[in-house]
Amino acid sequence: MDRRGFNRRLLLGGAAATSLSLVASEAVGAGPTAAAAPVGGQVRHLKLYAEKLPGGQFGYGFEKGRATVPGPLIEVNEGDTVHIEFENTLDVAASLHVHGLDYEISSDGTALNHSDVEPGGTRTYTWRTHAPGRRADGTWRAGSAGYWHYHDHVVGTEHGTGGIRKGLYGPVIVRRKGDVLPDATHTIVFNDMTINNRPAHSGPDFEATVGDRVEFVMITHGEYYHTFHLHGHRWADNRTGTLTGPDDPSQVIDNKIVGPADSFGFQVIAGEGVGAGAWMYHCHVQSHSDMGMVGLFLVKKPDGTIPGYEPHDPHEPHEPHEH
Ligand SMILES: [Cu+2]
Repeated sequence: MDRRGFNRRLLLGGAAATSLSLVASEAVGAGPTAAAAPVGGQVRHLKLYAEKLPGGQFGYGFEKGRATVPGPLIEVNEGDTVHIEFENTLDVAASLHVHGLDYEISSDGTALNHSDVEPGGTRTYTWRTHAPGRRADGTWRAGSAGYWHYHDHVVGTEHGTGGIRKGLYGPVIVRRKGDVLPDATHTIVFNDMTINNRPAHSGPDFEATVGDRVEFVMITHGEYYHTFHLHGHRWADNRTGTLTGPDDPSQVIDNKIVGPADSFGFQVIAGEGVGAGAWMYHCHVQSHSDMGMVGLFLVKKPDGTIPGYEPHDPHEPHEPHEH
């Protein structure tokens, strides 16, 4: 097959996957507009900054002056390569270390391997991803698809303990061809006793409208084990958080034990079968929820109202990542 024929086949494969996922998503009520991830293979270039934030925190951002905690979502498709030019504007050495993706030792992001970045310096980290397939010895090699994360591995200690504590972490999603794409993606990080390094009892809150396909990436950092619980919605304990069909044996759950550097993700249809409301999510270790490890999934009716909900916190809802 010549190259043109090969590309044509890939395109057709992508289209077939899309229509398959439409059938699947109709079954769970997402409507006919659900889009699917395309085949990977692109080479992408990103710029990422490490910056000081108010209150002694640090953050990553795609643009200078726009750093956030968590850092921005880096989203790729299996087969993609991403070159990240990382600029360290801090006054201490910092780095970028990723979980789940393929990288050579020069992109490890550790002082041990001299892949950290001095104050004011830049370094390009290269992450690669691959689709699943059979090895030459006949065994099956897993693909890169999954809900992963990146973080500093240098600030404070040689494990980046200080950098992570201050907010140098963020989400990575690697999608497989045909994975259903969400309407919005939100990141929830249990970091020590905080959620996304925010003060106790202050969210973050995430807004959606009934019927939206909402994706959550859940990451844990710091010193403690937690249990992540979401009210009114459930997910499958597998790679995507979505059952692949009636015979998928994955357990359906609404509560998951998580420990430092764990990550997982899932998609829900907002308010599916239960309607609009201020749906809590929280750590279910009782003393942790009592100490404020709680936020809200604010699911609105189409008219914008939320039955029974009276906002008592003045803070702004978290900005969603839109597709
Ligand atoms: Cu907890």
